[in-house]
Amino acid sequence: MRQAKLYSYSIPFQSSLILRGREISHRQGLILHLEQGNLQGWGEIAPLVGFSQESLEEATEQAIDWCRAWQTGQAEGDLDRLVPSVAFGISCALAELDQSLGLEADFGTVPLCLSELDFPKLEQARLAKIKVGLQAVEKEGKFANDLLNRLPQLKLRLDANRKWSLEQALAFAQEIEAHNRTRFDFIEEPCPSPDLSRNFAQQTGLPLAWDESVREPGFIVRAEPHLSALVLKPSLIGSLDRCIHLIQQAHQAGLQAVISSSLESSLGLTQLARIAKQYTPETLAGLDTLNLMGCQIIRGWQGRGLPIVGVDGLIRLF
Ligand code: OSB
Ligand code: MG
Repeated sequence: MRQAKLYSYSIPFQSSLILRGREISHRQGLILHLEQGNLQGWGEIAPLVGFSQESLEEATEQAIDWCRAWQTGQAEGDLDRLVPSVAFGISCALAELDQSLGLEADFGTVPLCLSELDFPKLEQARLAKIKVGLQAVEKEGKFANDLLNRLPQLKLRLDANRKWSLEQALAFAQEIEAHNRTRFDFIEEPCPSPDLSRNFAQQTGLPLAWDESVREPGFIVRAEPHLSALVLKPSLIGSLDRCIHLIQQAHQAGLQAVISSSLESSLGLTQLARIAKQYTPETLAGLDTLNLMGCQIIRGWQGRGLPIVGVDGLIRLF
């Protein structure tokens, strides 16, 4: 006997968040629960406004159709014919059901600084991620350089989300003293196009990571000069199999694969921490987004006191 249940959630952010120019106050998504005999699997389907191509409505429709088909044994075939958030959530639930996703999680994530309010996080960190491209480049460059001088244990990941022109990216790099240039793990997507970012890396010797680029049509995984990592956001990429394939390709090319959050609830986030533990054990994941949320869903993140909403607090859709 198979039973599939689908719920929706809406979590208020601690304070509203601006994503790709849009202000959002709540994170909304779906929770899938599969039962077969005495086995269970959970998954989260959460398209991210401004990042996912699909809307929550489209994802809901596809998820409900899939639930119906799965219950009657007619849900075979490639999950990646579905939109990425749906393929990812279903594949996680199935991987729990067939126990192919390990239970152990890597809760050691890289502290994320979205604004100056987060800077205290840097004091103890060995590796931290800072969003840049938000203020004057010279100021951000000086800040990064001063920080590296002041905190000798710290290495940095920066994420510009393609906001710098080549000139601005070069102006940022100008502010970084030569002895600090080896202390960047990578800079994610400095410029509007991969070619401009490559040009920046070539001129400065600073290491790059692809995030947005990984999800562009025609992207192929390959080693290239100054490329250090691929940042992988499974909810935006698709099934677990597709993500694992990308991780393997990255590793074969000598690149780090960094599992990264798309602002999933604690349910999806703890699964991403398990995926990181199992498939990218050498690399710290980018999952420091739970503190944006007002509550957790179904499962808690280790060591966080935030209240956990159980199924009873969710709205059942199927
Ligand atoms: O640009 O990497 C991004 C979260 C939601 C949407 C986009 C991004 C992010 C993150 C996640 O930065 C945190 C991380 O990767 O460390
Ligand atoms: Mg990024």
